[in-house]
Amino acid sequence: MTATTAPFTVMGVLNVTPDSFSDGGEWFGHDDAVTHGLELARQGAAILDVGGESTRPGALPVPADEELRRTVPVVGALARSGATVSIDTSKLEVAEAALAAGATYVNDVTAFRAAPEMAGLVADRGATCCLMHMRGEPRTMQDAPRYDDVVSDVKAFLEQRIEFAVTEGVREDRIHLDPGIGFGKGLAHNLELLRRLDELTTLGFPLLIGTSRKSFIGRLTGATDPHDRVPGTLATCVMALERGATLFRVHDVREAVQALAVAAATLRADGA
Ligand code: HH2
Repeated sequence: MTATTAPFTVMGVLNVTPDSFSDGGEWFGHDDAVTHGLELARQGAAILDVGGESTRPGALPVPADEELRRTVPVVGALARSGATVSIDTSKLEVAEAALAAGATYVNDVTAFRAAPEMAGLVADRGATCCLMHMRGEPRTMQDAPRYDDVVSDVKAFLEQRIEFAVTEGVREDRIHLDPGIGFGKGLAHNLELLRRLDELTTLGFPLLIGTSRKSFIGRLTGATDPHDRVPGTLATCVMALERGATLFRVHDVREAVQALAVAAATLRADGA
Protein backbone atom coordinates (compact mmCIF):
# COMPACT_ATOMS: atom_id res chain seq x y z
CA MET A 1 0.00 0.00 0.00
CA THR A 2 1.30 3.49 -0.78
CA ALA A 3 1.32 6.52 1.52
CA THR A 4 -1.68 7.97 -0.32
CA THR A 5 -3.89 5.10 0.83
CA ALA A 6 -2.61 5.08 4.41
CA PRO A 7 -5.42 5.52 6.94
CA PHE A 8 -4.26 8.88 8.20
CA THR A 9 -4.42 12.49 7.13
CA VAL A 10 -1.78 15.03 8.05
CA MET A 11 -2.85 18.63 8.54
CA GLY A 12 0.08 21.04 8.25
CA VAL A 13 0.14 24.01 10.62
CA LEU A 14 0.67 27.39 9.00
CA ASN A 15 0.60 30.18 11.56
CA VAL A 16 0.64 33.64 9.98
CA THR A 17 1.26 35.27 13.36
CA PRO A 18 4.08 37.06 15.14
CA ASP A 19 3.45 35.28 18.44
CA SER A 20 2.51 31.60 18.00
CA PHE A 21 4.21 29.51 20.64
CA SER A 22 6.47 27.52 18.32
CA ASP A 23 6.62 29.19 14.92
CA GLY A 24 5.53 32.75 15.71
CA GLY A 25 7.06 35.19 13.22
CA GLU A 26 8.57 32.49 11.01
CA TRP A 27 5.85 32.69 8.33
CA PHE A 28 4.45 36.15 9.07
CA GLY A 29 5.11 37.61 5.62
CA HIS A 30 2.66 36.67 2.86
CA ASP A 31 5.21 35.16 0.46
CA ASP A 32 7.02 33.20 3.18
CA ALA A 33 3.70 31.83 4.40
CA VAL A 34 2.58 30.71 0.95
CA THR A 35 5.96 29.15 0.17
CA HIS A 36 5.95 27.28 3.46
CA GLY A 37 2.37 26.10 2.92
CA LEU A 38 3.26 24.73 -0.51
CA GLU A 39 6.28 22.99 0.98
CA LEU A 40 4.11 21.37 3.68
CA ALA A 41 1.73 20.14 0.97
CA ARG A 42 4.67 18.72 -0.96
CA GLN A 43 5.80 16.89 2.18
CA GLY A 44 2.40 15.21 2.45
CA ALA A 45 0.03 17.56 4.25
CA ALA A 46 -3.42 16.86 2.78
CA ILE A 47 -4.85 19.91 4.58
CA LEU A 48 -3.14 23.22 5.35
CA ASP A 49 -4.42 24.88 8.53
CA VAL A 50 -3.95 28.65 8.25
CA GLY A 51 -4.20 30.64 11.48
CA GLY A 52 -3.86 34.36 12.18
CA GLU A 53 -4.37 34.40 15.94
CA SER A 54 -2.30 32.50 18.48
CA THR A 55 -4.25 30.36 20.95
CA ARG A 56 -1.29 29.81 23.25
CA PRO A 57 -2.07 30.24 26.96
CA GLY A 58 -2.13 33.93 27.78
CA ALA A 59 -2.25 35.08 24.14
CA LEU A 60 -3.89 38.42 23.53
CA PRO A 61 -6.88 38.60 21.15
CA VAL A 62 -6.29 39.85 17.59
CA PRO A 63 -8.85 42.26 16.04
CA ALA A 64 -10.85 40.80 13.16
CA ASP A 65 -9.48 43.19 10.52
CA GLU A 66 -5.91 42.22 11.40
CA GLU A 67 -6.73 38.50 11.39
CA LEU A 68 -8.40 38.93 7.99
CA ARG A 69 -5.38 40.79 6.66
CA ARG A 70 -3.02 38.04 7.83
CA THR A 71 -4.94 35.00 6.69
CA VAL A 72 -7.25 35.61 3.73
CA PRO A 73 -4.59 36.38 1.06
CA VAL A 74 -2.62 33.29 2.14
CA VAL A 75 -5.75 31.11 2.09
CA GLY A 76 -6.57 32.41 -1.39
CA ALA A 77 -3.10 31.77 -2.79
CA LEU A 78 -2.91 28.24 -1.38
CA ALA A 79 -6.44 27.35 -2.49
CA ARG A 80 -5.68 28.59 -6.01
CA SER A 81 -2.65 26.32 -6.07
CA GLY A 82 -4.98 23.36 -5.50
CA ALA A 83 -4.37 22.79 -1.78
CA THR A 84 -7.15 21.89 0.64
CA VAL A 85 -7.16 24.80 3.07
CA SER A 86 -8.49 25.02 6.61
CA ILE A 87 -9.00 28.29 8.46
CA ASP A 88 -8.09 28.18 12.14
CA THR A 89 -10.33 30.88 13.58
CA SER A 90 -13.03 31.58 16.12
CA LYS A 91 -14.36 34.64 14.30
CA LEU A 92 -17.36 34.50 12.00
CA GLU A 93 -16.11 37.17 9.61
CA VAL A 94 -12.72 35.48 9.24
CA ALA A 95 -14.31 32.09 8.55
CA GLU A 96 -16.68 33.67 6.05
CA ALA A 97 -13.91 35.48 4.15
CA ALA A 98 -11.64 32.43 4.19
CA LEU A 99 -14.39 30.20 2.80
CA ALA A 100 -15.04 32.80 0.08
CA ALA A 101 -11.29 32.76 -0.71
CA GLY A 102 -11.29 28.99 -1.20
CA ALA A 103 -10.98 27.35 2.23
CA THR A 104 -13.17 24.27 2.66
CA TYR A 105 -12.48 23.46 6.32
CA VAL A 106 -13.15 25.45 9.49
CA ASN A 107 -11.04 24.69 12.55
CA ASP A 108 -12.61 26.63 15.40
CA VAL A 109 -10.99 25.82 18.75
CA THR A 110 -14.14 27.03 20.53
CA ALA A 111 -16.35 24.51 18.66
CA PHE A 112 -18.77 27.30 17.63
CA ARG A 113 -19.12 28.71 21.15
CA ALA A 114 -17.42 32.05 20.37
CA ALA A 115 -19.59 32.61 17.28
CA PRO A 116 -22.55 30.20 17.19
CA GLU A 117 -23.53 31.52 13.73
CA MET A 118 -20.39 29.85 12.37
CA ALA A 119 -22.17 26.50 12.47
CA GLY A 120 -24.84 27.74 10.03
CA LEU A 121 -22.11 29.19 7.81
CA VAL A 122 -20.27 25.85 7.72
CA ALA A 123 -23.54 24.06 6.96
CA ASP A 124 -24.47 26.50 4.20
CA ARG A 125 -21.06 26.31 2.49
CA GLY A 126 -20.79 22.52 2.84
CA ALA A 127 -17.47 22.92 4.64
CA THR A 128 -15.90 20.37 6.97
CA CYS A 129 -15.30 21.44 10.56
CA CYS A 130 -13.33 20.37 13.58
CA LEU A 131 -15.05 20.55 16.95
CA MET A 132 -12.41 20.82 19.67
CA HIS A 133 -12.67 20.61 23.44
CA MET A 134 -11.31 23.55 25.40
CA ARG A 135 -11.92 24.36 29.02
CA GLY A 136 -12.39 28.13 29.41
CA GLU A 137 -10.72 30.44 26.90
CA PRO A 138 -7.07 30.74 25.82
CA ARG A 139 -6.28 33.63 28.18
CA THR A 140 -7.28 31.72 31.30
CA MET A 141 -7.47 28.07 30.29
CA GLN A 142 -4.33 26.95 32.12
CA ASP A 143 -5.42 28.34 35.51
CA ALA A 144 -5.50 25.13 37.56
CA PRO A 145 -7.65 22.99 35.23
CA ARG A 146 -9.73 20.35 37.07
CA TYR A 147 -11.93 17.53 35.80
CA ASP A 148 -13.99 14.76 37.42
CA ASP A 149 -12.75 12.39 34.75
CA VAL A 150 -11.05 14.17 31.88
CA VAL A 151 -12.05 11.64 29.19
CA SER A 152 -15.73 11.51 30.24
CA ASP A 153 -15.87 15.32 30.55
CA VAL A 154 -14.33 15.83 27.09
CA LYS A 155 -16.65 13.21 25.61
CA ALA A 156 -19.77 14.80 27.11
CA PHE A 157 -18.68 18.23 25.84
CA LEU A 158 -18.06 16.89 22.32
CA GLU A 159 -21.45 15.17 22.32
CA GLN A 160 -23.12 18.51 23.11
CA ARG A 161 -21.20 20.33 20.40
CA ILE A 162 -22.02 17.63 17.81
CA GLU A 163 -25.69 18.01 18.70
CA PHE A 164 -25.47 21.78 18.30
CA ALA A 165 -23.66 21.56 14.95
CA VAL A 166 -26.07 18.99 13.54
CA THR A 167 -29.07 21.03 14.73
CA GLU A 168 -27.62 24.00 12.85
CA GLY A 169 -27.48 21.90 9.68
CA VAL A 170 -23.86 20.66 9.59
CA ARG A 171 -23.79 17.24 7.95
CA GLU A 172 -22.47 14.46 10.18
CA ASP A 173 -19.93 13.43 7.55
CA ARG A 174 -18.48 16.96 7.71
CA ILE A 175 -17.57 16.78 11.41
CA HIS A 176 -14.21 15.91 12.96
CA LEU A 177 -13.58 15.83 16.72
CA ASP A 178 -10.53 16.87 18.74
CA PRO A 179 -9.90 16.41 22.49
CA GLY A 180 -7.94 19.68 22.52
CA ILE A 181 -4.57 18.60 23.88
CA GLY A 182 -3.09 21.49 25.89
CA PHE A 183 -6.29 23.51 25.97
CA GLY A 184 -7.21 23.85 29.64
CA LYS A 185 -5.43 20.66 30.63
CA GLY A 186 -2.56 19.80 32.92
CA LEU A 187 0.18 17.33 32.06
CA ALA A 188 -1.68 14.36 33.56
CA HIS A 189 -4.88 15.30 31.68
CA ASN A 190 -3.04 15.44 28.35
CA LEU A 191 -1.43 12.06 28.95
CA GLU A 192 -4.68 10.46 30.09
CA LEU A 193 -6.51 11.75 27.02
CA LEU A 194 -3.82 10.28 24.78
CA ARG A 195 -3.74 6.98 26.67
CA ARG A 196 -7.54 6.61 26.58
CA LEU A 197 -8.16 8.19 23.17
CA ASP A 198 -9.85 5.01 21.95
CA GLU A 199 -12.77 5.82 24.28
CA LEU A 200 -13.59 8.82 22.06
CA THR A 201 -13.83 6.69 18.91
CA THR A 202 -17.21 5.41 20.14
CA LEU A 203 -18.63 8.86 19.29
CA GLY A 204 -18.40 7.70 15.67
CA PHE A 205 -16.55 10.66 14.12
CA PRO A 206 -12.99 10.97 12.80
CA LEU A 207 -10.58 12.06 15.54
CA LEU A 208 -8.04 14.82 15.02
CA ILE A 209 -5.13 15.22 17.41
CA GLY A 210 -2.97 18.30 17.91
CA THR A 211 0.04 17.59 20.11
CA SER A 212 2.65 19.16 17.84
CA ARG A 213 5.58 20.68 19.77
CA LYS A 214 3.31 21.41 22.75
CA SER A 215 4.63 22.35 26.16
CA PHE A 216 3.68 19.06 27.86
CA ILE A 217 6.34 17.41 25.66
CA GLY A 218 8.83 19.95 26.97
CA ARG A 219 7.78 19.27 30.55
CA LEU A 220 8.31 15.54 30.09
CA THR A 221 11.65 15.81 28.32
CA GLY A 222 13.26 19.11 29.25
CA ALA A 223 13.09 20.28 25.60
CA THR A 224 12.52 23.97 26.26
CA ASP A 225 12.72 25.02 22.59
CA PRO A 226 9.53 23.87 20.81
CA HIS A 227 11.62 23.02 17.72
CA ASP A 228 13.34 20.32 19.82
CA ARG A 229 10.02 18.58 20.55
CA VAL A 230 9.63 16.78 17.22
CA PRO A 231 10.56 13.28 18.49
CA GLY A 232 8.08 13.63 21.35
CA THR A 233 5.44 14.82 18.89
CA LEU A 234 5.99 11.74 16.73
CA ALA A 235 5.62 9.45 19.75
CA THR A 236 2.23 10.99 20.50
CA CYS A 237 1.11 10.73 16.86
CA VAL A 238 1.96 7.04 16.71
CA MET A 239 0.15 6.35 20.00
CA ALA A 240 -2.87 8.32 18.86
CA LEU A 241 -2.97 6.44 15.54
CA GLU A 242 -2.98 3.15 17.37
CA ARG A 243 -5.84 4.38 19.54
CA GLY A 244 -7.98 5.42 16.59
CA ALA A 245 -7.01 8.99 15.57
CA THR A 246 -6.94 9.53 11.81
CA LEU A 247 -6.05 13.22 11.50
CA PHE A 248 -2.83 14.75 12.80
CA ARG A 249 -2.24 18.50 13.06
CA VAL A 250 1.53 19.00 12.98
CA HIS A 251 4.22 21.55 12.17
CA ASP A 252 6.74 18.91 11.07
CA VAL A 253 4.90 17.25 8.22
CA ARG A 254 7.71 15.24 6.63
CA GLU A 255 8.62 13.63 9.95
CA ALA A 256 5.01 12.90 10.90
CA VAL A 257 4.18 11.34 7.52
CA GLN A 258 7.12 8.96 7.82
CA ALA A 259 6.38 7.98 11.43
CA LEU A 260 2.69 7.47 10.71
CA ALA A 261 3.32 5.49 7.51
CA VAL A 262 5.54 3.03 9.39
CA ALA A 263 3.12 2.81 12.31
CA ALA A 264 0.12 2.36 10.00
CA ALA A 265 1.83 -0.43 8.04
CA THR A 266 2.77 -2.14 11.31
CA LEU A 267 -0.82 -2.00 12.52
CA ARG A 268 -2.17 -3.46 9.28
CA ALA A 269 -2.44 -7.23 9.20
CA ASP A 270 -0.66 -7.47 5.84
CA GLY A 271 1.98 -4.92 6.86
CA ALA A 272 2.57 -3.96 3.22
N1 HH2 B 1 -3.69 23.60 18.67
C1 HH2 B 1 -3.33 24.86 18.38
C2 HH2 B 1 -4.08 25.64 17.49
N2 HH2 B 1 -5.16 25.12 16.86
N3 HH2 B 1 -6.61 23.31 16.47
C3 HH2 B 1 -6.99 22.04 16.73
N4 HH2 B 1 -8.06 21.52 16.12
N5 HH2 B 1 -6.30 21.25 17.62
C4 HH2 B 1 -5.21 21.72 18.29
O1 HH2 B 1 -4.64 20.96 19.11
C5 HH2 B 1 -4.78 23.06 18.03
C6 HH2 B 1 -5.53 23.85 17.10
C7 HH2 B 1 -2.12 25.44 19.04
O2 HH2 B 1 -0.97 25.23 18.30
P1 HH2 B 1 -0.30 26.28 17.30
O3 HH2 B 1 -1.23 26.65 16.19
O4 HH2 B 1 1.00 25.74 16.86
O5 HH2 B 1 0.04 27.55 18.18
P2 HH2 B 1 -0.65 28.96 18.36
O6 HH2 B 1 -2.06 28.73 18.79
O7 HH2 B 1 0.20 29.63 19.39
O8 HH2 B 1 -0.64 29.68 17.04
